Amino acid sequence: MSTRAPAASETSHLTDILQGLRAGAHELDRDDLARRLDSWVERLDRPKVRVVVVGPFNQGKSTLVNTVVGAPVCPVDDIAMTAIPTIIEYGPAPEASLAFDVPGENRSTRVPIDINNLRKHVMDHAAKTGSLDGGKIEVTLPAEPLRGGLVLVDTPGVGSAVARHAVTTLALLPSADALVVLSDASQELTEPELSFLRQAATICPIVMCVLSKIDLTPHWRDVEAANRQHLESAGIDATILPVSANLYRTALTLDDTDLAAESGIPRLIERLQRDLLPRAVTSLREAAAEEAASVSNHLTLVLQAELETLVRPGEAAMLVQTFEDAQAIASDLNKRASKWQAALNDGFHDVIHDVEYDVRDRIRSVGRDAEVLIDESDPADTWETMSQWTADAFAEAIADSFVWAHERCEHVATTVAESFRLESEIRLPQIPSIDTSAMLTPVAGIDPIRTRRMTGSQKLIGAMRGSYSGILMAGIITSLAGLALINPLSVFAGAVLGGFSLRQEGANRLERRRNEARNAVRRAVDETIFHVVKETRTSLTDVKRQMRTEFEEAAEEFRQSLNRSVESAKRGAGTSAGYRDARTQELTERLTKVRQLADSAQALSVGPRAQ
Ligand SMILES: Nc1nc2c(ncn2[C@@H]2O[C@H](COP(=O)(O)OP(=O)(O)OP(=O)(O)O)[C@@H](O)[C@H]2O)c(=O)[nH]1
Ligand SMILES: [Mg+2]
Repeated sequence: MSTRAPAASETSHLTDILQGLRAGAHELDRDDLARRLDSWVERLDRPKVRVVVVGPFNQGKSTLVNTVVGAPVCPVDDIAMTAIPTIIEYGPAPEASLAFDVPGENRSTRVPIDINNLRKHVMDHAAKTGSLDGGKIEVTLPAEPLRGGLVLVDTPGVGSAVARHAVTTLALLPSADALVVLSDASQELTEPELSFLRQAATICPIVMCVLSKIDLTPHWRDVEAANRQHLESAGIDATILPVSANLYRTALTLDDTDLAAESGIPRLIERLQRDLLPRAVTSLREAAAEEAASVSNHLTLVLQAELETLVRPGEAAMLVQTFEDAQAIASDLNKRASKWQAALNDGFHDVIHDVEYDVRDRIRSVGRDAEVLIDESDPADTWETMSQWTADAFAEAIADSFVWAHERCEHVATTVAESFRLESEIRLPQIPSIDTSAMLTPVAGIDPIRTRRMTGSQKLIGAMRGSYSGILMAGIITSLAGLALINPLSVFAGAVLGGFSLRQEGANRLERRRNEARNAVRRAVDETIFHVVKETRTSLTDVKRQMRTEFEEAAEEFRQSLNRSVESAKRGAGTSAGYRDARTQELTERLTKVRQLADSAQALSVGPRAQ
């Protein structure tokens, strides 16, 4: 991997350009454009690269995050699991706060907590409110590796044991710049890990696989080779970095640079700092340069309108008319009948319909598989494993639908942007970010089954009941032949009937258990579909609303620019001959400056890209 280090001077040059354009926007009374540039100046000043660390339980995620930041912030434990995400970024002082959803209210809140006791605060909060919904810890640390804008997110383990966690972790990905997936060197990547990696890689652009705890496994190189093969076969584009946090700690204690290099940790930090950060800063600069170009287009439009009428006074009336025609098109842009609005409505109508169908189909198919398993086994033996399997399969189905919905929304955004561009012929702002994570509803638990196998005493009573009627029936018949009621024949008949009724009762109970299990699965299928469909609809409608707002703002900016250009053109047409030269000169200078600023921004954003 090679990158061009983003020189701080280039970023500061870009900031100067944005500020130059901002001054130009002010001169034309365009505070809306000035505000947009302000927010980009701020982002360039403090770039952030969010790296989310994920993986199955107990693989060393929290240890790795602590090792990179050089402080024991995230609780590490063999048994107690990380419960909610911890987000660590650079700050002048070590501070922590706990953010969570307020139960019963549609808002979240944040309270400061002691940075040295994060786990206790989370546990106290869970005990007090009975929930960890929307919970996350936000930490600031004066740690050198974070200074450039690296933000590390430690997450709860994903894996087959608690499917809900996999779903929660996926929800963090739309806002991630890179993903670090941990898997320890004791075994090759498993099927659920590969499935998670496949889903995650679709949403997150950069994925790094970390092979952890290599100090514990002498044959880690074989595991690394096998993992490389698995990733390749699954079509997942990710680098593998073998590391050992323990070796690194020892190396620091012994001040042994060779051992430190062997631990793989310096290489990982270098990857994060020297590759990832510059890459993210480069894309940020590119986006800022796009904004500069967009703003300069708006300013040019207004300046050019006046200039044209000044230098071609004979055609002034025609020029004013041209701008007025364009103004009429711009006014139509925010009407429901406009092409981009139709593309947005149709696009989302299809996405919502298709995703709902997809979710239903996937979850019903899990339900059908579960029923086949129930028919082939005795739920008394298999229910615990089976209900867990079903919950996991539901979670995987929801996650797959989520990934698909995300891709579909991106496609709609591109289609809408294209029709907006064709309709308005202006350069667009960025395509809005898409966050469909609200559709990742945690999977509800599956009911337990109540009908158990017969206990010893139940078997005895059942057998006695059957044999008693057998003895009685045979005894009455044989008594006609002069035998006593209880005789060898009636006892034999009692034993046969007792055994039969015992088997019958066992079979009835097995059928009752299967029925209960089938009903529990069907209820879980219905409830899961109900919740996921509801959340999907809400989440996608929300994405649609955000997208509409962003495009409407772009249309409004365009409308404003055309209003101003009509005014400018009229002003140019009305300028007396005596002032024309001076005004032409002034406008030419301003226009040249705006164009130069946009060209310089463009030149700064173009350069060798990271591989
Ligand atoms: N030998 C060895 N042990 C490690 C290494 N990294 C972590 N561990 C141990 O692995 C155990 C789990 O570490 P954590 O960092 O809590 O793992 P985690 O992935 O955050 O676990 P969850 O939050 O439960 O998912 C702890 O006992 C660590 O001391 C390593 O590089 N080598
Ligand atoms: Mg952890």
